[in-house]
Amino acid sequence: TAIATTTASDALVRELSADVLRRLTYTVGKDVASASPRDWFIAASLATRDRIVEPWLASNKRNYQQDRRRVYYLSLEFLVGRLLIDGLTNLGLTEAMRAALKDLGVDLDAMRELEPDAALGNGGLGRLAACFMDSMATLEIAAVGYGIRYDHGLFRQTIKDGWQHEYPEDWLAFGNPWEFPRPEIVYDICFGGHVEGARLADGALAHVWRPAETVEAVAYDTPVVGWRGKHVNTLRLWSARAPDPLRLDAFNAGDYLGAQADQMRAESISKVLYPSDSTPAGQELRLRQEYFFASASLQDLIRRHMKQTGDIRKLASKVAIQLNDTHPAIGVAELMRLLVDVHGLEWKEAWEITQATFSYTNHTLLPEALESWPVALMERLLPRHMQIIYLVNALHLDRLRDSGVHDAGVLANVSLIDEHSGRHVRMGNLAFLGSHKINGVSALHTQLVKETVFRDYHKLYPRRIVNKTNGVTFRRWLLEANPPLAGLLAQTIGPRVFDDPAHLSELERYADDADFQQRFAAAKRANKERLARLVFERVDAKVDANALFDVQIKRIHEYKRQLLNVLHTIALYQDIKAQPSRAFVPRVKIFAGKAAASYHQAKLIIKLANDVARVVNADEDLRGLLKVVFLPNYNVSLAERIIPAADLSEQISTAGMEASGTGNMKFALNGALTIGTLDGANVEIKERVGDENIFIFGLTAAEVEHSRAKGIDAREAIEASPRLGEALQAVAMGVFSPDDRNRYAQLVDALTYYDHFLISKDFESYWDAQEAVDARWRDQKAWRRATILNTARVAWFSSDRAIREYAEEIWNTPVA
Ligand code: DL6
Repeated sequence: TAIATTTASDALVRELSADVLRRLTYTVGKDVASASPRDWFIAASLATRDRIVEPWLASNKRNYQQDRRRVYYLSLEFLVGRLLIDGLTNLGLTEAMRAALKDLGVDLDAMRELEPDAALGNGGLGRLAACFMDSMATLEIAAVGYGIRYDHGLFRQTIKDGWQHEYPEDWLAFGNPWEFPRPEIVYDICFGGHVEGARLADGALAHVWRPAETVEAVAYDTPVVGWRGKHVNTLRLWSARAPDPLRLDAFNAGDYLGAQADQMRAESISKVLYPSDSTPAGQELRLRQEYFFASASLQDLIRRHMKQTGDIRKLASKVAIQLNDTHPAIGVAELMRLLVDVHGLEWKEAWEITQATFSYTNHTLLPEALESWPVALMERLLPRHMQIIYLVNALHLDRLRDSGVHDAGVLANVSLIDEHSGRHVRMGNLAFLGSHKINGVSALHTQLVKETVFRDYHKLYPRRIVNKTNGVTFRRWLLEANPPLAGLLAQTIGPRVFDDPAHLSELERYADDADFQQRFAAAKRANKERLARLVFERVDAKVDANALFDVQIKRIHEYKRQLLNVLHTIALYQDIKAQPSRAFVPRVKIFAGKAAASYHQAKLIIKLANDVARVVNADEDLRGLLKVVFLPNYNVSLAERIIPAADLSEQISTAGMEASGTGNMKFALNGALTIGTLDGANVEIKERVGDENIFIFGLTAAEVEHSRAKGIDAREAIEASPRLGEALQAVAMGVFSPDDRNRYAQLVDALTYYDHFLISKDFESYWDAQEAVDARWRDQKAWRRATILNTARVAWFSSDRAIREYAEEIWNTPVA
């Protein structure tokens, strides 16, 4: 379907063919006869990139001439995914390129599968950063995303005998056609050593940091093209290297490894995404990563600012820096160091500039994810920054005392130093104090941020915390991922819906239209058949596209409660077996997701899902009414295949624990109905799609808090739910693990006695909601109506809306 693409005129097709051939010949160095599919992919990507370069240079020039406030998005993660189709879509060239490649005997759809995912992120936070880059370019905001160019992104997951195994992912193995190395853009990043006092000419005392180690940060730029190719921003990722490639004296003395030790130590900084921080060495590496990219980015943006204005005092009026979670929060101390020690500003003025420049997004309330660094580590690795942090803290606490705050508890909570269980620097507090605005990522999450992690701060600074509910880019998650639905939308309400998703609401009037319903369902059906083929290829399971596709894809985490879904699966399995003549709604339960390598419980949940799948899929009593699949190696491109094919979207976290979710938005946009708790952005999705078009169940966040305060004992809930009791018993007795009947004993115990995530308590209500799902499914007209209304009513969850809000309320920068 040709949607909103430039008409593929013969001339354009010929031009593109010639461009691809030229790239194949002169850059790849192959001819048509010898080119491999990957050579064609590189040539087509470079030909596409060539079309981005001119608008990119023009955007840079415009940014410079207009001298607008620039936005710098600092994120340790950018979960970008593939770029070929994305670039073509935004340029409106997909159909022309398809035709051009066809003339060359190459299939674009086969080619797109060859591109490795740029998996430079773990999950939600990293994918949000990628959606935001897309929207900033679309809204013509002068923005740069700064991060790390990891050699190895998120690990590759394989499932062997049901267990997760992790392997290094190697996205750069065949080169990266999208990036421009900038070997001339290099910054020194220093670590360790000590700080000396020095008298300046005017008698003032200056601090001179004498570091023990220097690493270099080298820039690699990837253009980020906005919708219709009007504006192009830059994603600048830093790679680490040692100043000297090798110690020649050691090499010549025969110490080959020692000669390269400095290089290896330096390169380890950009080697892997999220090194395990369960050891002191891992913690140090993580802190080195954070400082490395924060410092390089700040040095770079200050250089640009000085080139443009020549006046460091104007920094805050020309620069907005968004901290994506606390990972870049050390940047607050680094900016103070640069302003005071390098640019010679007075402390007070430097602090005002810092606060006016930074803002910070909180993405989680989970205590284990709230970063804090041992003071001893900070003092050793970043001695000058530790001094700055102490001074920021002392001045802040003094100011509070002066203004009459004497409550020791409050002062201890807002201190930058946590004095309990070893002294730690609280990075969340540093980010809060150094920012003029702090935001949560959904209305509920923001409320909880105010009431929990930053309760005392919120009382002291009641206007600083604001809400910015997340959004997703509809370009990738509808137009690129779901051509059948995008085509139908273009035909029905016109391609302008891709310029402004508000037009989606025009679908409302077709919600009961039999013909439209049928076409909407046909689009879903095509996606389901495609997914069924993929399931067969990847896990050798046959699934029926007539069944309800019930999908839970996301990181595996106890709070996301994949276990609740697995228990429902087991209870359903037992129900179908027990009632051989009842007409059940056929379901395919689809799971995908990675567990952190050191997260034992999450890995056990993956094993259980796979054990259940093995038993269920082999049981002929089920009459094909239930299938379970766990698709390995979940990533952005797999999500692009699964989401458009989903009927039911599982968003079932323990209320109060999922900050927002963005998958929930992608599913609703693609016409899946949500079964979910009142958590994160589910609450706002419900408000928009309407109570009757979403299946809400379970405890509210307040009820969860109350249950926990009371002390959880799940036995009562289990006694009240025979089907839950039976499901648990089956797991405990080894029905799904005949090779190791004890495998899940501890897991069942935990659920029975200390059910922190309230799975047992929510089970019955979840079961009822699933029954309501079945009832709606049986009435296909009503189901289709609800799915159409979901698509029609979620325009607000576009990341363009979210970025517009950031631009207007936090960054104070104009948008197109
Ligand atoms: O805000 C993006 C995304 C939310 O949608 C998820 O609900 C939340 O879990 C996720 N947080 C992270 C981990 N944060 N840290 N640290 O990815 O952010």
